[in-house]
Amino acid sequence: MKKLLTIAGYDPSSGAGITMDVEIFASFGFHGLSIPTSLVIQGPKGVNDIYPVPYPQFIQMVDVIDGLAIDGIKIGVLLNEAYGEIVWELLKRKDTFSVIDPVISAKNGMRLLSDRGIESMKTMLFPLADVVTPNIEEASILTGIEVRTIDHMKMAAVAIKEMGPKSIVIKGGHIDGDPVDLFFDGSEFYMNKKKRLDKAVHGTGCIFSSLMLSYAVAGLNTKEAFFETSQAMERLFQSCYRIDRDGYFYVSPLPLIGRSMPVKKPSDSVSSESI
Ligand code: PXL
Repeated sequence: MKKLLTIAGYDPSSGAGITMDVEIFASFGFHGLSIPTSLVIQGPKGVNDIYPVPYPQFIQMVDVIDGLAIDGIKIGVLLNEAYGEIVWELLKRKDTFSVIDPVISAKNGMRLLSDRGIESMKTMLFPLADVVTPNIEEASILTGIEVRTIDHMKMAAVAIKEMGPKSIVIKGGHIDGDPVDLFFDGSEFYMNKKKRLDKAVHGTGCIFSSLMLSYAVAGLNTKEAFFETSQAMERLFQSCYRIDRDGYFYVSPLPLIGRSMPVKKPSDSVSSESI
């Protein structure tokens, strides 16, 4: 069985971070390995606080999985440059397909990556990445270009390509006009236009990047993985739900499982139906 690793934050509400990543990997039939950088104290109303996983224990966890053959790695909340350095060493050693989701802040503005962490991510991690997947706020911070339109997204993608990743996705859910996701492989731009979603969904960045990794490890090339991911996000949003009376909406990867495998209803042993 293929093994995918996520190194990211832990979200006790399971909407984002390593729990969600492992759910996505499992929905493809992959074994998920997960190493938390941080405990992100949050529920459906947003992030209250963030605490680092103690650094020596983080290193111990990396050491434990180091002996395993890993088929793909996803990086999310990195916290700071010290955690970044350990991840850099791991990515260099493993030389496997990698997706970096350059998470900088939570939706409510709580910082999840320090300024020096941003710099080391750009200079050390991006050159090792197959794909980096910023949203427009992150693309703006990474490049200094205020990204609000498709043209800005293209300019930012070119600027991020110069930092060394093989390809870039910019998630344009919040640009002026219709939302669009952009993929840039260094020579061509590809776009997937989407319908505007009127709900605030938690964890979208994590879901996007772990889907992208999963589709790539399942055998699609990076461009195909981009289109599958961008379209799968829209399908998943259709069945988003609340875990409380109010607050953010959550997404389950269950509909993905339904698409790839028929699910039998307990009462119905003859016919089966996708959900
Ligand atoms: O979407 C940013 C993000 C990523 N990872 C974790 C998070 C959040 C935002 O809340 O908690 C663990």
